[in-house]
Amino acid sequence: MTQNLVTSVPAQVRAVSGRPAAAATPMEVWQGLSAAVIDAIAEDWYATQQKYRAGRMEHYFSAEFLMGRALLNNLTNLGLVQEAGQAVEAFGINLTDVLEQEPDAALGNGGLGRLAACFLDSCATLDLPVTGYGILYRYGLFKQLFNDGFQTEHPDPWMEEGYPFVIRHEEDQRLVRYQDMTVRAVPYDMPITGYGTKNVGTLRLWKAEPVEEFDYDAFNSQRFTDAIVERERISDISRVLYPNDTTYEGKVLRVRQQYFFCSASLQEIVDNYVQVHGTDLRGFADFNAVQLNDTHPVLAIPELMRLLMDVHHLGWEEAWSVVTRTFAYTNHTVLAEALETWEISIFERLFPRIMEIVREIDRRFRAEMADRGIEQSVIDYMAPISGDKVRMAWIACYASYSINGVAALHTEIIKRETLKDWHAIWPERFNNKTNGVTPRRWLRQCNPRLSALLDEVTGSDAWVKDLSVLADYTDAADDAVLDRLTRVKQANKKDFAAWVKDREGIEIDPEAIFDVQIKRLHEYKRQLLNAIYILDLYFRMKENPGMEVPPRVFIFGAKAAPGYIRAKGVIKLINAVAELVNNDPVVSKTLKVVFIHNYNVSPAEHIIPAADVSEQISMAGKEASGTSNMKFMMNGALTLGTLDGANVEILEAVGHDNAYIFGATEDELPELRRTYNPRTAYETVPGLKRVLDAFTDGTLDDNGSGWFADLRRSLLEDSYEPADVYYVLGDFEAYRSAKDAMAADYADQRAWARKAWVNITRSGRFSSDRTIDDYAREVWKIEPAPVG
Ligand code: Z16
Repeated sequence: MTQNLVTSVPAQVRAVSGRPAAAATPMEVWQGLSAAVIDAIAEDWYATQQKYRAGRMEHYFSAEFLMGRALLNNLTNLGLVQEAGQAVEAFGINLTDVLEQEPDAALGNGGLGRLAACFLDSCATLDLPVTGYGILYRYGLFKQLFNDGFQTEHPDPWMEEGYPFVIRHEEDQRLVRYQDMTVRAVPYDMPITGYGTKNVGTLRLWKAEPVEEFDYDAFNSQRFTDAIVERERISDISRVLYPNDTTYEGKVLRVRQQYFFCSASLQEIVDNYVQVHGTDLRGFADFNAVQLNDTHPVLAIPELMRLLMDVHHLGWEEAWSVVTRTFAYTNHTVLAEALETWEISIFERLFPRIMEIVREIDRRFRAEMADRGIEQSVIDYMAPISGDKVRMAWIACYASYSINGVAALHTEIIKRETLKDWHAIWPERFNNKTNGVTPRRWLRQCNPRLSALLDEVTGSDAWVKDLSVLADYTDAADDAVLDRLTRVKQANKKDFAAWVKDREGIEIDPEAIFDVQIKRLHEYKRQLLNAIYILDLYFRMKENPGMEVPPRVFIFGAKAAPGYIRAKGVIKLINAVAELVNNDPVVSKTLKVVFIHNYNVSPAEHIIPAADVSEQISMAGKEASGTSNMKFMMNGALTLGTLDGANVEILEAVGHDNAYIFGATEDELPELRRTYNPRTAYETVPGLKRVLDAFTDGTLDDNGSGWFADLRRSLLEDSYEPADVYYVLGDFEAYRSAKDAMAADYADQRAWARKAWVNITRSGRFSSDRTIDDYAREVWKIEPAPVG
């Protein structure tokens, strides 16, 4: 039925460019090839949607989906990479150049948004009836540039030149009503192909538009400009992704966004239920479940109450019974500053009916707790409303049948601390779902050399759909395989060095150890600890010119939230360290520091296959899971990490011989902190004083911003916070020893490759297929629904 790409692509390229395929620009070829992919999957996509809507479905609600690029991912999943290559080469352009035209769909901040994207890939691959719902932001996460080493932020109008992978469905539009405006929500669907299946899942992203195309009255009057302004106010709702990762900001536009996509999505889900199952909404939860990706979509809870009661005339108890069998909540952080609370006054102004429902939830909650004999102070703490605030996480815990953390340690911490009062009352709601990443994008697609080796060693590509099969081959690596693995890594490092030269203008040695820390910039993630190590190593080398140091490249990628000044200070500091090290005529022969600007999904696809060392060095207890740790592991980088998040489970999978673990543990920290004095570390740990003094003695230049002095103070002086809350100086010595030892071990290439091989073959547990299978069985209660 589907045409061959070799014939369909030129036609599509002509249609988008208006000229012969051979005369089209690479951008037009990307457009045309992408359109040909949509053409190839259209029938299966429609069939999948029809099949799913008839049965039990899961709806994944998320304010963020960090999709990255789509074309190569779809070609990989459909097994069309070769054919696409032939198709475009026929008119004289190579596929790599075409693929590089594509902008990243960066509709997410970091791990949480990328997790949602990996989940959709797994759901499609496993034929599971799951749809993603979110917002079609016109501007994705800001583009990052460096100016004198300072981060600057720039808009990312990612689909302005046309984006073939979302299809507008005008016919499915819904109205979302606020007290002060009514907004048209128009869905744009992105197909989610799976690997080796006909099923094509859907990500539905809503765009806000004015209800009236033209308000003639307003336009043809003295109110003309006001009418234009009003239209813009509505389009504002889906205009921009808020660039904060773990800190919450009480912006009215943000809560409008949250209600916008929750309301539109639920209206559609309820309408579908009525069409397929009839008007008795009491059975809704038998066919629908909604996963809340953090608290961002928690307004869906009162919104579903509203739809059930006000539109479908259920009573409170009936509606509440449906709601409490529908929603499941995932917590992604224990950081207090992430817990969303909204002022009652905002809710009253935007949606008084929703506020009324929240008040009733609060009233009934308090009554129920009093009945259970819970102490008043505890009730006041747990209640959905306290003071002038609505607490979104508490609503989620009260209304959800499932509450999960994202790694074993994280789930234990939320049960013991963050959500302990809920756990005391409803222990059965709590469960762990350790995160995972898709082996399609993060291995098959980004690391073709390693993929070929795995195909060969295992005799097939079955590992792509079942990563756990690799465990059978841990002991199958003879020296020949290990040497092949070493050559694969070397070739990837060469490619990466060329990419870095081109992108950042820095020359790096492919023989050096590539030591990588890529993640959002946050104090708890401790990029500063890494920077301190590099500076200390620099000073050690200056002091001792004969010192044997294996060549190293320290690679960073990180965006800081625009308002997070201290994080921006760390970026500037790392860039200043890079300046110092890279321009030292002696040290730069051995060490290089590279800060990759505008870190995103597609740079990650270049970086990870080339990495030797995976830096996962957060203060224990703070990183809920981490997911780059899993991507590195799959690609044969060794973890240098603390016992935090999913690192704990990575260590369990590979054993102490195959990972470098250091630092204070989560259970030790409270006691350690009691007596901890960072000043003592500064004065007594060899090298630390020299490094911290370099922040301010003129060695490093912060261009008069005062930011380096602030960083130094944050480590040494109690001002508004106690000094060094993230225990950077406390863990420094342990980090230095582990990292030095690791670098020394690298010299034995065979032994290193064996460790890498163990990491790759034991990474099965960290496939998002395993995570999704767990959600599907234990939380969502859905079954695969293959279309044929
Ligand atoms: C985010 O990316 C995460 C947590 C959060 O509260 C907000 C955002 Cl935007 C991250 C966690 O920090 C990380 O540990 C985890 O792996 C990831 O979410 C996915 O669960």
